[in-house]
Order: sequence, then structure tokens, then C-alpha cells
Amino acid sequence: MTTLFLSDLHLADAQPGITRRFLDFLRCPAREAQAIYILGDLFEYWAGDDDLDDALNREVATALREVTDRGVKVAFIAGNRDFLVGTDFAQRSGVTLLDESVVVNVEGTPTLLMHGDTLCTDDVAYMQFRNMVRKPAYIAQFLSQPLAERKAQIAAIRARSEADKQAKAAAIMDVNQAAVEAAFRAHGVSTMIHGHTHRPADHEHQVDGAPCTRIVLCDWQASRGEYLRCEPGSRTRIALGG
Ligand code: LP5
Ligand code: MN
Repeated sequence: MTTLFLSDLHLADAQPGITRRFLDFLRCPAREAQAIYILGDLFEYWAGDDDLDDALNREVATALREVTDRGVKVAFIAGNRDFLVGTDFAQRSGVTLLDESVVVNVEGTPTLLMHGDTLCTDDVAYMQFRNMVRKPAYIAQFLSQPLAERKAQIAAIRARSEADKQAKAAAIMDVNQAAVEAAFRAHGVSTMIHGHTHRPADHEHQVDGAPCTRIVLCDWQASRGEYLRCEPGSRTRIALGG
């Protein structure tokens, strides 16, 4: 059994090299895997499933469908950029939408999967923003607006977010240790995989005296990408360059 994990591709028209690398990934290692977990921020942003007519979105959904049609299980946990991915995308791509935190058995190890933003509790402005925009009523109101208007609002939020991030200390945008420990405890696991922070590393934690491992996935950039491959007895980061 081979299980692959990836996150934070931020697919966008402005980054055709990343899209090409992801489509290559879907052609080759993806089709030989049994399961693939995309842990959020697959897209730079997702304005709603009615944006599936967009050429990039359609190409990605179609390429995913070619993988899922071959019997590969592809699952998606939403990120802070693409939490509006919905059932139309799921149907078109064959991808299963998961809750924001799930425990799955990865080669015999119960493993907590999440995007990772909920662990960044020191980022109070982001947590307040998140609480606001994840409310079903807020989402319904947002989606009731025309697509072009939604995209304009997202651009404004993106600009504000980038400006705010300049003023935030780096540590504030990383995970909070107490939040990490609480997540291990709450889910009764000793292994977790997440993305979001763009700080790829394997961290060892002690939670109530027990060793725990937290694997942070790598974001994809113009020059490189990375996925994590788990097989019986091995866990390997595979770099995708060029
Ligand atoms: O994404 P990233 O990694 O660069 O930064 C995140 C946090 N920022 C965000 C915002 C997203 O980047 C942009 C929104 C994506 C579209 C979502 C779909 C539509 C939503 C509409 C509602 C249903 O998530 C950033 C964190 C950073 O991670 C590190 O963890 O710091 O958080 C912020 O920057 C949040 C700001 O501090 C507060 C944002 C207030 C925005 C208020 C809106 C003002 C303009 C509104 C105009 C309509
Ligand atoms: Mn993110």
C-alpha cells in the first residue's frame, strides 16, 4: 500500500509551472498509489464551485478524475484558501471531501491529518477572521453574490492578508505548542501530518511523557514541489524539481 500526502500547491494561472508539475504528479506517482491526501490550499483561492468553468479549475478537476477513475482514492481537506470547494467539485473530480481534522490509518499508524491553520492560535487576527468566514450563514451570503464580485472581495482580503502578514512576527504565524499537544491528546494519536505553515520539517514532541511526531508538508513553488510517500515501514519526502 502506498499513500501520498501533499498540500499548499496554491494552483493559479500566474504559476503555470506548478500546475504542470501537479499534472505530471497526477500522471505518474499518483496513479501507482492506493490513496492520496491533499491537505488544503490546493488552489490559490476557490471562489465557489460555479468557478468550475474556469480553464485551470476544469483542467485540474479533469486530471484528478482520471486518477480517481482508476481506483485511486483521493481525499481533500480544505485549506484556508480553498475551503469553499464543494460537492460539485467533488463530483467532477471524484475526490472525497473530508472534515477539517481526521484520523486515518496510515500503514498501521493512526495519523491525524489537518490543514494546520487551526494550530496557529497565536495569530489572533487570523483566528477571528477564520471564525467569521467559516460560519455557514456567512458562506451562504458570500456564495449568493455574483462570481465576479466574490473574486473582487477575495482579492481585497488577499491584499489585506499580505499586508497584515508583513507586520506579524514569524513565530505568530507558526503553530502554538499547546495547540499541537491538545490536538494529539484530543485525537489520541502520536502522529500528525499537516501543511499551511510552509515550514517543512519533522518535529518530535513529548505529550504527557509520550513521544509524538508532527510532519509538516512542503509548499510548492515555481522551482520545486514535494510530496510525502508512506509505504509499509517507510516515510519519504519526494522532491519534484524543474
Ligand atoms: O493564505 P496565507 O498563507 O497567505 O495567509 C493565511 C492567513 N490569511 C488568510 C486569507 C487568505 O489568504 C485569503 C482568503 C482566501 C479566500 C477564501 C474564500 C472566500 C472567503 C470569503 C468568506 C466566505 O487566510 C493569514 C495568516 C497566515 O495564513 C499565516 O497563518 O496570518 O491571516 C491573515 O492575514 C488574516 C488577517 O490578519 C485578518 C484578515 C482580515 C480581512 C478583512 C477583510 C478586509 C477586506 C474585505 C473586503 C471585502
Ligand atoms: Mn494555508
